[in-house]
Amino acid sequence: MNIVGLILGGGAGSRLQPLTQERSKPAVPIAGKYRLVDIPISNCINSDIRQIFLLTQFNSVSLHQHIGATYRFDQFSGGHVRILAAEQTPDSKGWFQGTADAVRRSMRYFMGDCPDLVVILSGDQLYRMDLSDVIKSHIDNQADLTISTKPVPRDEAGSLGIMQVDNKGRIIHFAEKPGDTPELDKLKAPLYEEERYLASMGIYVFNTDVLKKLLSENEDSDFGKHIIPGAIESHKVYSYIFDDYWEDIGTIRSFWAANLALTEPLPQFSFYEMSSTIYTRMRYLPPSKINHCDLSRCLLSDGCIISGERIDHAVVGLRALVGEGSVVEESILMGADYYEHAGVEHPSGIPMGIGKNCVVKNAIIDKNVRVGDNVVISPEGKPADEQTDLYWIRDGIMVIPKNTVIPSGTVL
Ligand code: ADQ
Ligand code: ADP
Repeated sequence: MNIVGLILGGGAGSRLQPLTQERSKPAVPIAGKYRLVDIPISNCINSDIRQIFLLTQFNSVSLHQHIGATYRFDQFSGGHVRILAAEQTPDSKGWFQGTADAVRRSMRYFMGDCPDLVVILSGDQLYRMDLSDVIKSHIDNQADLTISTKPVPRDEAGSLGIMQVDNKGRIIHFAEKPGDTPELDKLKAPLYEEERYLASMGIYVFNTDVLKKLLSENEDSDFGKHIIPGAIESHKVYSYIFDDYWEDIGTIRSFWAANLALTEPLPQFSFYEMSSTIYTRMRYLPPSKINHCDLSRCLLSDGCIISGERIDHAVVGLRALVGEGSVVEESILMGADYYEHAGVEHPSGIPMGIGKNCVVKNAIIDKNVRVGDNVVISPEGKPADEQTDLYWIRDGIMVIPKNTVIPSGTVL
């Protein structure tokens, strides 16, 4: 059976701004040394899906480099990861107008692999899933479409697609993001002791002919809003229950929280399971060097040089540099793309990384940021959403955009 995996690599990426200011969403770094897109691609590869397309709004250099350098299949096992970026054609506008529009406009490329099934995945979720289980359930049910579903508590339900199923798992009703409304009360799943709602994970297995038909019948732009509710009336749509760790990482706060959760002694998502590896680009970086620092609950990536006083509850990315006496707490340091050459000074005079005696709290420091000495970076006492030349605050987290230079003595 031929199966194609389509990864929805992101709309405008506005919820992850400013991390998506200079790169496309799939290229956003996660867990110090990976990129967001490594999660769905690895799930596909570990489930034996090797014809993979990544649908994205724009084709950043870093995304190309990352995909090209990481996902090379040998000629015997076959397979590919192709980037399909929104393109202007005589009959279509520039950007993908939504998820269904992205798939519709990419169809002529992925149909070349003659798929029997098309598996559609989101690009901004952290989870590990054997997709062959969903596919088996899809085939056993003789379904036209199968939606992966997670039972969630009420406080999460309102912002997801919520469904009701019959006793065979067939979906009989679907409400896209019903909100915390009386409508939601009626959608409670009856089978669970605690209050649970069956939420769509945005992971779909389609029979190719059904997908083609649904997308050609109208010009609707979104799966959740338009295609799925319509399909339930006319096709056999089933739910496949997945009751394991699954986290949406599409906003600054959820991205920050999911990264920090990885530093717990027994994290709910583990990068240490070698039976289903999460792949990423191999780099020939030296080991991380700790001159001295009190490190706890910390993911430390390759090639760092750390001389700080304390780093607690933090993700420290590739080539990160932390100077003497500095304290980093509850934060993500994304590190740097390169080491500076000795003797070549940046025009600002401020070296790459975090300088001496700085404090960084509840923050995300994007790549190649230069922080002088005695700088304080913290959203404390500030509005939950704010934007200046030096920082953005989103959902109460302070984000320092890529390449920013923060002069010594600055208290943000
Ligand atoms: P959302 O995640 O809110 O809900 P959506 O914004 O459509 O839905 O995004 C789905 C995925 O597609 C994300 O990875 C996003 O980045 C990507 N995407 C969005 N617009 C795109 C575009 N124009 N081009 C390419 N990629 C794009 C969906 C479902 C809900 C379900 C949740 C689970 O609609 O029913 O509960 O996913 O997270
Ligand atoms: P992002 O994480 O923002 O997507 P990129 O992957 O685009 O980052 O950035 C990595 C790039 O930085 C690599 O292509 C690397 O070649 C480049 N790079 C290396 N040295 C330098 C330098 N001295 N100045 C700027 N960029 C550099």
